Amino acid sequence: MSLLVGIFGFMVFLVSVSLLFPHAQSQSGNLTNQTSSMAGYDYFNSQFNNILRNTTATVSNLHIATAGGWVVYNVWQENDKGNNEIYLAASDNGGVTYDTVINLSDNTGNSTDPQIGTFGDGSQVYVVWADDTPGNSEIFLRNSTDAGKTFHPVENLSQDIGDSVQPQLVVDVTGKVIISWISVSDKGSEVGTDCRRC
Ligand SMILES: [Ca+2]
Ligand SMILES: [Ca+2]
Repeated sequence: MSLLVGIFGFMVFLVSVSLLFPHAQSQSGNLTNQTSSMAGYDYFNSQFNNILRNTTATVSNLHIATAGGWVVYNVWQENDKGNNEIYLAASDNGGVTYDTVINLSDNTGNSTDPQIGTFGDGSQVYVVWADDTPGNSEIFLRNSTDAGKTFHPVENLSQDIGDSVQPQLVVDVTGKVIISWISVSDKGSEVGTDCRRC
């Protein structure tokens, strides 16, 4: 008899815990689902819905752009190859899944500070960054007209002897792309600008 009372008491305890902490079980379920959808190990056990990149390298300067309701781009710098590179991940279904990550810089210099803009239905995308591969820092641009599937070759926008850094990029409602940056040399500093589709 005392055994039955004990079992009954334990069941009452479990029901009470479930009522007092209704979110405990659902959080655990979400975590299990997210873990199973990851491409690799989640070092931080964070509550991401989707892991775009999973690396022990240093990742920084992440930026995001979207257009047309379903096209999403993520761009960042990463030092996985001994120098910083500029990487891009594109999605055409609102970020549910992403295409294979693309290395936009793929050079031996330090490629940093990416900025991204897109236009229209999102098929046109522009990425700028600072890159010291030529010997001093220059502002590089690459653009795609097929939603990030392929990119045109690098354009060197600055082409000056100063260190050209901190690029900024905006795309207006007509599709005009304006890029500005700072160039620093022993003669002083300049703010440069360029335009595409102008
Ligand atoms: Ca590089
Ligand atoms: Ca320069």
